[in-house]
Amino acid sequence: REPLMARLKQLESVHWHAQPTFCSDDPDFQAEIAPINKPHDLTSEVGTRRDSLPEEIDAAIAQASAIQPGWNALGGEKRAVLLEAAADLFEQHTDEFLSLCQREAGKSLMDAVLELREAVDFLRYYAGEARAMFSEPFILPGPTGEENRLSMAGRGVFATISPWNFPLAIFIGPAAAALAAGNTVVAKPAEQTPLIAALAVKLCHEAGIPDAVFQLLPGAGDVGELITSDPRLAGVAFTGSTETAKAINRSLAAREGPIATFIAETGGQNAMIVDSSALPEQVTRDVVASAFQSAGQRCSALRMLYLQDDIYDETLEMIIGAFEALEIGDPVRLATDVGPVIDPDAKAALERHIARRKKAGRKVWRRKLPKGTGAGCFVAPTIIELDSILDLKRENFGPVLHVARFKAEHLGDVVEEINTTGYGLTLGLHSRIEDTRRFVEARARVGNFYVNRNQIGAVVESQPFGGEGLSGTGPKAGGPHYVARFATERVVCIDTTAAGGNASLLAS
Ligand code: UN1
Repeated sequence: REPLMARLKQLESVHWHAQPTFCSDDPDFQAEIAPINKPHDLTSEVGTRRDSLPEEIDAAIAQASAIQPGWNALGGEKRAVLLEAAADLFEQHTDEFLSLCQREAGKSLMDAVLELREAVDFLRYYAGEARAMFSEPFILPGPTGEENRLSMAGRGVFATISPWNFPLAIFIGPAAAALAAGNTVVAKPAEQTPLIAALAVKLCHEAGIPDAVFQLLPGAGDVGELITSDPRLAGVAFTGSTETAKAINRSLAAREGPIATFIAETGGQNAMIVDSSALPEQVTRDVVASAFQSAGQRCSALRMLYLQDDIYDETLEMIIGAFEALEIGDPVRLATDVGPVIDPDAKAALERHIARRKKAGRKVWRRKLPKGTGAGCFVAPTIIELDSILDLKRENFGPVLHVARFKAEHLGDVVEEINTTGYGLTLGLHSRIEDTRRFVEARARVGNFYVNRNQIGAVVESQPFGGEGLSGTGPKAGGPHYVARFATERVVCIDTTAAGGNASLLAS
């Protein structure tokens, strides 16, 4: 019962001390989660995390390695059934997940609902992929007398390292893909959001995924470093900063053992271009959603808005009008549009950025924070005027939008500037001119290009998500090529002519 003991030990690291409980009758999981939509003290602790110890990391990877061949041999159909059972359980635990998304991650209720839906979609979509790709081998063409089969299998143990901004969807998405392909998984959730991850793993175990197959290793960066330096890993799927992705890549390259697969989804410096043919009301709606929903804490979020100069003043005025109407406050309130940022460090970094721009004489519009938010990590939504996206040196992960003007004849230069950042995640365009759409689409180096709509909220299967360059390695999450990256391919070639083999003595 080693794996179970190890899991129980890990769960000790997550104690809730909140109000009434939804699931405290479960002896494995003493979770106390406050009901959703009940105001709370913004500074109260949701729980505490105990970091995984080196010997726990070692044991988890050893168990995951030992059980991986069995999990792989189970086949795609059986793994699909287990992932679908987990999806059903996630839905049955909606209340707890929403409450945790609000309290642990500071998400608005709408964002929490979208997050849970995305998590469930990932589980179901990758279950479908497990069935399609890992059940029967693909028969390849060949001459008579020869049978060629291509089959896919798990690579081994995958580590998944996930971010706090999608503490459920992007925690479970890469793990579900790795599991679907026949890998076992050691998962390190973001240090800020271990409780949501603990509930997700617990429900996967309840659904029938064996404990040793999917293991939780809570901790901060040092836990991540220990995990990714382990030579037993077959691969790492990481979502987070570009800087951390590069560090993980170096660590993987420096290890003994096989060459690891590395899948990274990192930052963005996302722009939207609006020309004078766009519909101003639609632009206003989509700019405000793209920049300020989730308090701007999405890697897909809009950071740099380019407005054509003949519509600049009136469009900016409308955007500022809508921005003034945003409800800022406690994420558990139904009316809240913009909640807090994740932690004091995030708040301090954003405030430094805004102060520097003010000092440099840039025009800055800021909302006033409402009463009662002083105690939480709130950053007042802000709009800053700049000349170009190249004035931004780093990703500003929060409710801060930058805006610049451009002349129609310089559209090509704008796209070139955006490409020059080296990031390539999302790009928005508002234009009614088909040629402009084709022009931008042909030149922009981005993973997700959104036209006449907002540029966040990619939907699993319909809008596979992921970038290029400094924004990540691909393939796109929630798309048809994702699970394949977690798998290895084997070709079996059999001579099916009568015993004695080929008529010819020479191999062709
Ligand atoms: C991220 O913020 O890390 O398109 C990814 C979206 C989400 C993905 C965001 N589905 O906004």
